[in-house]
Amino acid sequence: MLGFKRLAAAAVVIGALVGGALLAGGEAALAAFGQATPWQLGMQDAATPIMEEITAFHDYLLYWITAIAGFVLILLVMVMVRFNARANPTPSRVTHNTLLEVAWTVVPIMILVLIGVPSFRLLFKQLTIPPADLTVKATGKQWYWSYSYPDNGKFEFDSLMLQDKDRKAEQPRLLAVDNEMVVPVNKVVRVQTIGADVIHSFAVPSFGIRIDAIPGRLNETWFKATREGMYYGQCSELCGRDHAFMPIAVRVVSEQAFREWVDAANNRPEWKAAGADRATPTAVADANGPTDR
Ligand SMILES: [Cu+2]
Repeated sequence: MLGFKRLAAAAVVIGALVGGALLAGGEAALAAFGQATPWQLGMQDAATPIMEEITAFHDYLLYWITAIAGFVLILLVMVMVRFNARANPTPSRVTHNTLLEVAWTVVPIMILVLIGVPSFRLLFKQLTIPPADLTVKATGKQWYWSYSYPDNGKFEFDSLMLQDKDRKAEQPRLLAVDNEMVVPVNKVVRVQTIGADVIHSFAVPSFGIRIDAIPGRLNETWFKATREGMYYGQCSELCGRDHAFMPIAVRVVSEQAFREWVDAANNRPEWKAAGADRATPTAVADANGPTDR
């Protein structure tokens, strides 16, 4: 009895701690956009129409999951209360019920269809790339990303995680980089990914994109950011020692600011040099003609 009381007291304390932390986290979650926050619940805020749909689909699924889990729980409790050996000493010997068996086959099929239709619709929308306003090529390397803008000049640059000593106070730890990928707002950006050494994965949660960067194969996805700001992602395929330290930082700016950035990028000799001789596996993959549409 004493053990039970102690357990109950511990549960109350833990509940209060978790509750307090969640409340505190609620405030923190409002502070930042485009990155994860401590004690965050749910997904990162959507910055693209696709991510808005992903979030809505996630919420829609949550209704189904809650209803199914609740229904099964009610059935289990009913079985335990009404049909235990004491309450029901002589069990019924019924083994089949056609109506019930048809129902418990057809109802789950209908639920799967109700889930499957919007799921495939969203999947096709993610995979069908609309006419793109610009292309960014992201090359995964051990352990950083390189970006080039094939339709905006011949430059290429590396994007490395900032070390703590170089980081400004407002820049998030383990996510901020020295050279961010810059894109214009409200434009369809086609992202091509490739791996220079091993498989990496290019993922930005707020955009609802994640695509593997595979050596010798050009993958592509797209996003259309509808809000200016900084958005962070991480390599999402275990790629070796510093897998956790090759973040993706995307700065979404106005079209005017993007033009200015492109002009500046085209005038940086070290970036141009990197773009001119792409003596990396990227160039080899290009020459071989990737199996691209
Ligand atoms: Cu990686």
